[in-house]
Amino acid sequence: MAKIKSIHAFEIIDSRGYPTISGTLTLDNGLSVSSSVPAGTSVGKYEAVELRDNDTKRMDGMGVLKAVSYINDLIAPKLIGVSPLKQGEIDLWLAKADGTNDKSKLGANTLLTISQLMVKAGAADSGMSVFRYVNKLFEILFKNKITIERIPSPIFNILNGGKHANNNLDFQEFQVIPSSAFNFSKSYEMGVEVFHELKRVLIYRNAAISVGEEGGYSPNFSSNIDGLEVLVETINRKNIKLGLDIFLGLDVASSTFFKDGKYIIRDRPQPLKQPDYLDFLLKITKGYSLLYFEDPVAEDDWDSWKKLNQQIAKDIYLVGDDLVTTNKTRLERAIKEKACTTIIIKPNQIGTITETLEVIDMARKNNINYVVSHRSGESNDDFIADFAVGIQSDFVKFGAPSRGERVAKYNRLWQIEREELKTKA
Ligand code: 2PG
Ligand code: MG
Repeated sequence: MAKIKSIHAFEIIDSRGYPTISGTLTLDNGLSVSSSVPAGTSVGKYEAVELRDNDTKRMDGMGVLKAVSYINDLIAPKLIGVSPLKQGEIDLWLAKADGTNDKSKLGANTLLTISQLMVKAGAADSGMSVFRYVNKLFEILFKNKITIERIPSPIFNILNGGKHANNNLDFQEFQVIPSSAFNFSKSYEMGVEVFHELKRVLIYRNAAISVGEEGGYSPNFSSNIDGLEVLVETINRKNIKLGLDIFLGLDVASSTFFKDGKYIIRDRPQPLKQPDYLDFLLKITKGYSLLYFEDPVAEDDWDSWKKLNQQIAKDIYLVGDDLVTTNKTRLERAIKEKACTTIIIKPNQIGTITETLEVIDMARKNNINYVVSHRSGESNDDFIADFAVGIQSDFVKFGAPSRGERVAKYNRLWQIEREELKTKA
């Protein structure tokens, strides 16, 4: 059993051009691992806090030098000589050292760097792939075995709006989702082909083909519905059967346009109150073979969540991201109030891998589906791909099938399928 010899953290620049934390951990047997943490742009109100320097004279105030020094000067020295296999204990110690409910003292980004390094080092020390090690970790921590059978189905975000682009779409992500009957290889192929067909459709419509933060196109349209229409047209042109071979999804990220109890969208001339807005949402689900509906209503609008969950077709995944923020207390309430059927899992919303696994354990015990997600600010670290396979999430959401930091994750899934799972098409 190897022991930690050194941990060193430093700044790197993420996919949006902002600093984030990267770290390297070396074991006394010579093995060494690296990991970096992501950051969100449309951040939920209940997410754990990300520590930034807020020094406006440097890097637009977005530096993470304070977090880096917490790792190098405070945390790392205490972990020298410790086994990386003690994930549960180390994560608990990190959370206690922070001591706040929202990780605002040391920062969720600080803690997650250490937590992810520990998983990777534990895997390396055990001679296991990271996804198999995560799977074993879950079993050890929660006495519950998850059988690894498949690569989670990908959700491709091919049109970007909301806070992820400077176009006029209110909805944040317009997604295509190949049927889960296909293996990953076939799903990836479909995602790539639809992505390129969409570019041709946008060009002939004289719409912009510049891309947003997650690699999807970010044209201007006269309404959000137009975004869905363009996806339908694209899929039809490829002769793929919508509603059978491929489905549509949306991350509405509606908290960003919820003001004074009303939803402000360009599809309607006036801000919408709850009944009219819910009516609008239900029409979308019926008209566009929607399989996946993330944050259609705002993070504090519990009443709308409950009503929507009662009225929406049972085969649609009603997904809480900003609603639950990978937080046990929020998930408890969502279960009690029957607010959603599915949750997003983002380790940096809570700060440590053990706490993330705890939320997954609670979801599994309560028949809540879960979707492992990247952030809009990403590095080329593919940790999250292994993590999703290890805990067998229902879906993964890693952005468009384009741009280095997005395909790093999809390509890793492809590699796992090719080399380790060998599932048939
Ligand atoms: C989301 C995420 C990821 P961000 O809302 O689901 O797609 O966006 O990382 O900006 O919060
Ligand atoms: Mg979201």
